[in-house]
Amino acid sequence: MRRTVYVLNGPNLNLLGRRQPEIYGAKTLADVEAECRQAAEAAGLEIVFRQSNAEADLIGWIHEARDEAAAIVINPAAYTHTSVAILDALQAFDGPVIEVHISNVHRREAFRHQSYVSLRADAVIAGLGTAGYRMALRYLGEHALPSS
Ligand code: CA2
Repeated sequence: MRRTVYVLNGPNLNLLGRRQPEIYGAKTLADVEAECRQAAEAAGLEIVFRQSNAEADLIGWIHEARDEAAAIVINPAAYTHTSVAILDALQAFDGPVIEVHISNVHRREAFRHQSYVSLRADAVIAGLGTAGYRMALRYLGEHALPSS
């Protein structure tokens, strides 16, 4: 638990690599998971990697992380901009939270500039493509989680 990180992904990210590669790149979510596993191993972290299209699943996993994880990396996808419920769930989590966006949301439509999750996140990574997940894990391993 002390070095377990939940890596949570929101709606439509299961389509990564299959549509809109000009925005989200060519890697699939399975590729991203494999890269996260490599980065976690290098950083001495365990990860639990999950994706759902349902807000309730994401909230349930954030609740589960209260007992099971030391940190959360989350790309809430469209729920970033709409979900007070995900913000409330994250407010009940005690460890570091890093919000990741593959695209630079600030260079896109105005509705993507607002993030409820950022009100809780300790850091936000946007626009680095899928490398943002690896950066988040590396940061947690080096700076935020105690060594075992
Ligand atoms: O840039 C990001 O990571 C986003 O969180 C992605 C969300 C979007 O709603 C956020 O504003 C920014 C969308 C995820 C949908 O991913 C797709 C991937 C391929 C094809 C279609 C959707």
